Amino acid sequence: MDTRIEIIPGDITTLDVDAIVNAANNSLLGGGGVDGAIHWAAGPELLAECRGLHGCETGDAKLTKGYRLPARYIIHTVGPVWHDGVRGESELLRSCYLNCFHLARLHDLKSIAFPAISCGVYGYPLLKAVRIALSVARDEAARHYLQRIVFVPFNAEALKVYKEVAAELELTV
Ligand code: AR6
Repeated sequence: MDTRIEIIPGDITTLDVDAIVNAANNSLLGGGGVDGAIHWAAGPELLAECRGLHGCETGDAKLTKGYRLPARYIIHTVGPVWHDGVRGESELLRSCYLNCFHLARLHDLKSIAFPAISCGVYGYPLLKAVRIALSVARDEAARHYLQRIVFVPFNAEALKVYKEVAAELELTV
């Protein structure tokens, strides 16, 4: 199967894909940013399911249903808080992406959409984070089990960074 990597700016909660990824926290019980938007759009049943998951380690990922979202599933992952870049942040962020893809493969999903994990409240520098995101996506695309890998920049500045990194990695998006 040919895997397309796409960049679709806007609100991830509106996307009709098999799974959207949530940039959650260790409690998995909701928060601000994209996490708040996803819980609001999915409805209260999401929180009920999340309570049964008993949290999530940083760098790991867990799957729930999508409830009122167009997406069938939500993959909740917990990105690292950026400190100075020498506390394992890049390995943890890479692990978030890898674990999300692992769940996608396990559940036979064909399309997945990612926000810029850790790049809001958690302070990860966008350029560094997008380099990790797109390079992991390029490797997964080469495994041919997905149809679509979608990245969702939330503003014009982020869109520019995704496009720059895609060009740097010679990806067709
Ligand atoms: N669609 C797509 N991207 C979005 C949306 C949206 N609807 N809303 C925000 N973003 P953040 P983090 C972008 O702070 O840094 C929460 O409180 C946003 O512009 O949501 O991983 C959790 O509960 C940014 O680029 O997540 C945690 O406590 C990106 O999503 C903590 O924040 C991620 O920003 C996690 O922090």
